[in-house]
Amino acid sequence: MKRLRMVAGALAGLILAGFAAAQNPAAAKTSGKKSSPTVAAAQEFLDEAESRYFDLTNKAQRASWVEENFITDDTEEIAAQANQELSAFSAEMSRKAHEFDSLTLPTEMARKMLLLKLSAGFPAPADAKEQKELSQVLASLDGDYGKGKWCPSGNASKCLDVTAVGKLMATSRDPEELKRAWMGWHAVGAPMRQRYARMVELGNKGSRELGFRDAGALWRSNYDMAPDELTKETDRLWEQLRPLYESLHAYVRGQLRKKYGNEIVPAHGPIPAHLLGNIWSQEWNNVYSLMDSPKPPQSYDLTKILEDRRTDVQGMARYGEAFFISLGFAPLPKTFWERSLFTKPADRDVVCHASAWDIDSKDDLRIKMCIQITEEDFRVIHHELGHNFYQRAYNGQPPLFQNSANDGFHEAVGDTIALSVTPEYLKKIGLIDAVPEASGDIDYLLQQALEKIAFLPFGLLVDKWRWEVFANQVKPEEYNKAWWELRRKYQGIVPPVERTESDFDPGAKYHVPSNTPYMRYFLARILQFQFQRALCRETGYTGPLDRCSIYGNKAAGERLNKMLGMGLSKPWPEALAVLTGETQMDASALADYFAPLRTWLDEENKANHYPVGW
Ligand code: X8Z
Ligand code: ZN
Repeated sequence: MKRLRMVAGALAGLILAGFAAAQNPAAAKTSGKKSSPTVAAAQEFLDEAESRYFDLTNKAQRASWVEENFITDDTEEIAAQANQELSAFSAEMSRKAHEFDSLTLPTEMARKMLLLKLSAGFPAPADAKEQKELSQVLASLDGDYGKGKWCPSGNASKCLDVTAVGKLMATSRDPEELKRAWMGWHAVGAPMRQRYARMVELGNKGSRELGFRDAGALWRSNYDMAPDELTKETDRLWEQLRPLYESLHAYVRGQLRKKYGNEIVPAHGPIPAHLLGNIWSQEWNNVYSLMDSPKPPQSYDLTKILEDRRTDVQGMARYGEAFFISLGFAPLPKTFWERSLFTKPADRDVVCHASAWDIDSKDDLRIKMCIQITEEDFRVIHHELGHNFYQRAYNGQPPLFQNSANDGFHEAVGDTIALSVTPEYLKKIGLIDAVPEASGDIDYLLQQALEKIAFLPFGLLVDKWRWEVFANQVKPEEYNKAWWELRRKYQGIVPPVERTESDFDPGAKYHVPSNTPYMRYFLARILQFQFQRALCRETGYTGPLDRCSIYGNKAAGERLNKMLGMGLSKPWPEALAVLTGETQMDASALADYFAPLRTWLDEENKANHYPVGW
């Protein structure tokens, strides 16, 4: 994930109104009573705001890095303070930017003013006490998730952190054990409930002070369209893909039923959430081995290959870096290898959820990830490096433009590269000896779909839930109920045991306590296939998209870099057009990629009498 202005913006959301007022008390109090603003004054305001914003962002980045790498009461406090300062400053600048609303500014300045108005990711109210409270609540929620553990049978010497629970849920096929692990991890959320409700109150108050309906409307304002348009846009994209998801759901339910029996998996109803190989049932690739799709003769197990070759954690990252280098990008800086966290330390709590950082907005790029030597983390490492190469590509832009075209773009870049990790590519770099025949495409597409298609409704619903919470359509006393209604409606899954309002299951998902927006991942799933289709076209490739790898193609690299280098300087449709020639987010690239699988799934479901829907 991109930290700058995302977690930093969110975590910090608040602090600086007091700070900015202290710096310039007159400016903070005089709105409504001054002489008409001028373009020159606007320029001066922007220059100052950008430079201060740059400094505060970097300070907050560093504090958050330390906090997430060494979670203690002290580092939480230090991160809270730095983020408070940034957040309050952003809120104040957002307010002040309105003083220039009457001017017609040159395009670039106008865009900066707009971005400044949106820069407070999760703004605190102007009241200094409330700012402090919000920043502390945010830091403590983030820390709680990082410290989260499941201690089976209450045995404190045998506790499992999120990585260990994830591994168990990926590999165990014992439904009782899976249920215990699922419940064990989900207990991490419960203590967060009150603080989460308070966080919502404060963030909404801050958002309203800046003229937004609520914090959700602020989040949805970051897409160069009206907030309600974004809601419609995501619903439109989902409707394009829903039939494919339902077909996959039907097939997987039928196969799980075969494995676990009718008692555990119903014929028609939703799938129990603990059986899908993932703590949150968000991606189902870990139950691939339970699917009896036709395996081609030369099929391979990348996890096993990586293990057999004794690939180490840095070796995993080297594969990702080498791909970018093959496209013409410069190698990662030496400091990346020295300063990143690649392994879970044995002696302290860290936030293991993978993230990519640009500490100084120059070249201090890092990742923080508790890497496992698996096929899944091979993909995640490409995802993270996508963030780092994006960060580097736009670091020549002015501070306010140092971000992706929209947040879905940031999440899509590394995944686009990972789509090029095809069997042909693996053979080229010597990881496999033979490429499975084209007849194995269905099997390959099924593996991909268990990751990409299975994720779509989850990617959509996390923020559907938050938007409803922020809009006060869902009140604290129905947080969990609303969560499970959405999980059932969109994903067709149910919890393995009854849940109540003493649980807080959204809190067991990193992005909720860390207050990181999630719709970006839904958008990224769509965008990465658009990016991939365009880049493959650039290389002259005309075959099936799942077999296309852009590895080594400098023309594709150049085209990609051209878009990345634009950062946030232009509305996202312009950036999209630079890479793809298209100006709309469009699910057709994804649908085309999976078209052969769609036909196959529909036939299988029919032949096996697997009903569709729940
Ligand atoms: O959080 C992430 C990345 C870091 S930005 C590892 N992802 C989402 C998740 O894990 O829930 C990538 C896919 C969705
Ligand atoms: Zn990411």
